[in-house]
Amino acid sequence: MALLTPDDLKDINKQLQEADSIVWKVTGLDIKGVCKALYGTSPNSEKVGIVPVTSGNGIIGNFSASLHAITQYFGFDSFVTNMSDVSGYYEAVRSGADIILMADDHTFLAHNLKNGKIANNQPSTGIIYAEIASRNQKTDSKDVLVVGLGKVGFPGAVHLVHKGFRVYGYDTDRTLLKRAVSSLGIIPLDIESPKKFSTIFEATPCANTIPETLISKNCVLSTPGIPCAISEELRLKYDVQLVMEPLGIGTASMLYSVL
Ligand code: NAI
Ligand code: PYL
Ligand code: MG
Repeated sequence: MALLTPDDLKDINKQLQEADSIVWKVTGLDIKGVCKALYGTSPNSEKVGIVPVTSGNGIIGNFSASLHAITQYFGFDSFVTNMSDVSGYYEAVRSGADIILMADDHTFLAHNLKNGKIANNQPSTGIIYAEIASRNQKTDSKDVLVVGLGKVGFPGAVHLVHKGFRVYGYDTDRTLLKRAVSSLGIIPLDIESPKKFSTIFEATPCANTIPETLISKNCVLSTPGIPCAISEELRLKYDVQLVMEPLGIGTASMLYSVL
């Protein structure tokens, strides 16, 4: 998994506020509203315990502090444990956490100890970014392009197919593309005769994955992928509505899904 860096998480509150206003512009709802519409849930004074984890590449500077800021932003009562790992988990439970948030290099989970529900960041992120794309108010077109069909992109593509969209897909990994075509019935993007899209969902760890040939004016690009899927030059040239934020939107999706 591509790991976040402390720099990605700088000024997380500002990044969240900016993302919230773009989500509002694109969908007519804020991030909370999208989560509520998606899962039919709302927070009800749940206490979230955030446990730092040292295994693998270890603690990421700003990670736990960002989760603290994010959970507070979405109206949860939250705290970061003093201890890490197993001791931190014990501390969180003993301090009354209803929901545990913790991540190693492979899995970032939210576990609601009261109802047993558990969420994984990758599908939760794919689903909410796909949901935001699907709510593009500026178009009636049912065509959506999905670029990147991995652990985040594939669940997002599934969500769009289930919502009745005509999903075009592309992944440089031919095996993953074939899997999506055969299991979901998505249309493989023909790079030779490209088509312009007004809605794109991108989930790759690579920069500049969306070429100019695919972008229409004012298109919505909903992308959790880091680094950014389009150049600043193309974003400005086509007035692209860019929904991109490093941690908060996906975390909100996880939390609302376990309520
Ligand atoms: P993954 O490795 O499972 O999937 C990425 C897919 O992108 C692969 O199938 C790969 O073949 C494909 N790909 C790479 N270059 C491509 C290109 N030029 N064109 C088309 N496809 C291409 O990774 P995963 O877990 O799905 O994560 C995707 C991205 O999302 C990563 O950058 C990750 O850091 C980010 N992420 C962001 C989150 C957020 O909250 N903003 C949360 C979780 C992940
Ligand atoms: C959750 C993010 C989204 C993108 N990549 C994922 C990542 O960076 N995962 C690793 C998280 C490790 C956290 C570390 C800590 O500080 O507790 N163990
Ligand atoms: Mg996010």
